[in-house]
Amino acid sequence: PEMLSFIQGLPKTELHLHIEGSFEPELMFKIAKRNNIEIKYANVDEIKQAYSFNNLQEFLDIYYAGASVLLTEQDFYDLTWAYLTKVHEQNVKHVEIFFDPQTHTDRNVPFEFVLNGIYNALEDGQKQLGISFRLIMSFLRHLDEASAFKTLEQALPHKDKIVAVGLDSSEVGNPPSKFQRVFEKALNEGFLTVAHAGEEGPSEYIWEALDLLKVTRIDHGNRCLDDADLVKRLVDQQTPLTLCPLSNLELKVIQDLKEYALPTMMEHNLLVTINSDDPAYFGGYMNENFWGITKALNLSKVQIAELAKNGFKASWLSEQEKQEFL
Ligand code: ES4
Ligand code: ZN
Repeated sequence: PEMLSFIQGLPKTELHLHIEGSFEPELMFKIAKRNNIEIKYANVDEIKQAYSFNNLQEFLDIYYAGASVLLTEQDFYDLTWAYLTKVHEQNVKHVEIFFDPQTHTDRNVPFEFVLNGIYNALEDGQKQLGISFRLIMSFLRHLDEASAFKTLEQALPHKDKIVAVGLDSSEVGNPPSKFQRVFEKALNEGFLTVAHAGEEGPSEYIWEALDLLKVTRIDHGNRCLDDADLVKRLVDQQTPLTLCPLSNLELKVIQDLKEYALPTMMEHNLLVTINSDDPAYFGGYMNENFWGITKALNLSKVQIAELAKNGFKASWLSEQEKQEFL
C-alpha cells in the first residue's frame, strides 16, 4: 500500500529498544550451536510458538532465557549488527538503545565483553550504514540496589561509551524510589537518566521517575492519562514518552490497537514517539509499529510524519544534528 511506502520512506529514530529483545530465533540457534548450548526448542517454529504472553513477566522469563546463550564479545557484536542492518532497511537514521548488563554479568559474562561487542557494532553501523547512536545502560529493577550500584561502578570507566542509565524489567512492586540513590550517583557522574514507568505500573511511578530519578524521558508512560496533573507536567516540560505499540499489544497492556490512546496523547500535545521495544518477540520493527497504529487508528500522513519528527526532537542528538530532520 501507498501508506506503507510513505512510512518506509520517512527518516526515523528508535529511542526504546532493548538490544537483547532484537535477538531473532535464527541467530539464537546459530549462536547456541557455536557455544555448545542446548536450547529447549527443537526449531525456529517452536520458538515462535512459545512467544505468546499474557503480561510483562511471562515475556521477561522467556527473554532472559533467550539472552542466556550470549557469551562472547562476538555474540554481542553479531546481535547488534543484525539489529542495525535490519533497521537500516527501514530507513532508521538514529538509535538510542538499551542493554541490560546484569542479565549477563550474573552469568559470569564479563561486563566488557557485553559493552565492547555492542559498542563496536554501533561504531561500524555509524561508519558503514550511517546510523548515529547513543547507548543506555539499563538496571534490572527486580534485582536489588546493591547490584545496581555494582553495575554503575563497572560503567564508570566507560563514560565515553555510555551516555545514560535506564530502569527496566518487572515494574509492579519495584518503584523508581527503590533506585533513587543509584540514580543520584549516576547523575553526579554525568549520566542522563531515563526509566520505564507507567507500562504496567501506576501513574505514581511516573511522578517518581520525574521527581526522584530526574529522567529526561519516560519509557512507555501510557498510564500518565490516569492523572491530569501529570499530563500537564509532561506537556509543560515536553518530556518525551517512548511508546511501543506492538509491545503493549503483545503484553496485553492494551487489548486492541484500535483502543490505543495515541490520538488522545497527541491532542494533549504530549511529545510521543513510536518505538519497537523487543522487536524479535513482539512481531515487528519500526515500520511494523508505524503500520500497525496507522491501520488501527486511521492515522493521516501528517500525523505519521509528526510522530517520526517527534523521535528526532526527543533524541539526544545536538540541536544542529536534529535540524537535518525537522
Ligand atoms: C521490557 Cl517491554 C519491557 N518492559 C520492561 N522491561 C523490559 N525489558 C525488556 N523489555
Ligand atoms: Zn522497554
